[in-house]
Amino acid sequence: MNKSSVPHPGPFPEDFLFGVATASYQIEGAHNSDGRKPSIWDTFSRTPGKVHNGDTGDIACDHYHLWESDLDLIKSMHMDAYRFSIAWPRVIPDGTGSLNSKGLAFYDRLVDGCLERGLKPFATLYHWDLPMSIQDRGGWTHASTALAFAEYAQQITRHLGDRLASISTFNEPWCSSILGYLFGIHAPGETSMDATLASVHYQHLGHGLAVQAIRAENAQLDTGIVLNVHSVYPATNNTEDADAAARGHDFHNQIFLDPLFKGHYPEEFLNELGDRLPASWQDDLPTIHQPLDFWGLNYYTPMRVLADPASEYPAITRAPIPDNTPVTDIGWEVAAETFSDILIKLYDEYDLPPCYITENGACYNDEPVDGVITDSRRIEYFAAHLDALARVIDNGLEIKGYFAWSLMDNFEWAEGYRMRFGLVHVDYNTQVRTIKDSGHWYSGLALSHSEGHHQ
Ligand code: IFM
Repeated sequence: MNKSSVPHPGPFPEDFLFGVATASYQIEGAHNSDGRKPSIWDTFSRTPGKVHNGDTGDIACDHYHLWESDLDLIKSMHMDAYRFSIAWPRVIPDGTGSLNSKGLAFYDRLVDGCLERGLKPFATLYHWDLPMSIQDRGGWTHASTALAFAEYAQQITRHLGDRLASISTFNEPWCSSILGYLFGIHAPGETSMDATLASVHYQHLGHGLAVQAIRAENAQLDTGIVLNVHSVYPATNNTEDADAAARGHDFHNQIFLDPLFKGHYPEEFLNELGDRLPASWQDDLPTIHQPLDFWGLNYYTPMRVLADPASEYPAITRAPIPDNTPVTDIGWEVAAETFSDILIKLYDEYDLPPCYITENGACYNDEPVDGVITDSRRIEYFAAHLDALARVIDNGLEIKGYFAWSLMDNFEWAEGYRMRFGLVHVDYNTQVRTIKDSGHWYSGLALSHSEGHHQ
């Protein structure tokens, strides 16, 4: 890419934040240090056949030990904010009960380290690492987990809340219920619709109770939730597939958005599966429907579907990606216009609070050549999505910031370490970090914005 062809997406509002995001299990390592006990991902990744190559998060990017130089790196990239998640099993190793002071001290240091470097700390309470002892008591299929989660939220707010820029309850509850309980490809690896519906509902309840607990501790703290909403399209012009796309939106988006932002489940979903929700689910709806200061959108790729009448509701199947469509190395279609489409649709359908794009990014597995990682496809992906975002902001949507996924290559769940999303390359043998071309580009964009070139 020569200098004149370097993309410069925008403009973005003056107070728009640029940041990078990570998650605890994906980067921290130190799986049994200082009192941390196992999470469902420690168990799942040790289960043969669940994670590519048998990879685990035991060491990951060793961020637990390298956090200071990692924060220096983020600062050197001119970021305004750092989004990370807190590992529940590090702070309350048994899920309920005693606090582990050493585990909490890690996040104390991390938050202070952000502030010392002028980085706004955006914390997420749950990015999928449920303490194993809670899983042994029924995990997200039990109401007691929602109560335990609220207790954990309260403790974190009490100890860190005065220094956080924001707190999110959940990251992508779609993944921790649909991938974890229906498709079985994420922890805890179940494949049951009943368990899925219970996990959806009790994560919603956990969210509502946690928001109440956070507000009770610190009413000033910006509180929200992060969702991965799908931009669902029919793969053909047939009516059957158009109906399938509507059902896909219902099942994959609305059963998350409606309870949180409207205080009820969508009607068609209730007609199809309502009798399989946990008993007295109606009583929980007022708790679930809490006013929020913001919501986070994680967006990567569209969902194109076909009707599949033989399968259970929503009776859809993913359509194959047509030849010659650009895809990333993990096989996800690149289609930036679908990013603006979903934002416009959501603000049309819901009365939403301001939004942060809490994740967006691309998997390209370019390796260093003479110490340089030339990942121009990632730059193109970011530039196209940031441009799409700038257009919707220009049209009046209140989007307050953008977090690139991810700061660095990390443990990509069932894909292990083979799929790389980082702006920074990680050599897992040496833990050497090398900023990729995309990292230099994104850092230049943030710098130019902070220098006032936002118009
Ligand atoms: O790595 C994940 C992250 O943990 C949640 N959002 C999607 C990313 C890419 O798959």
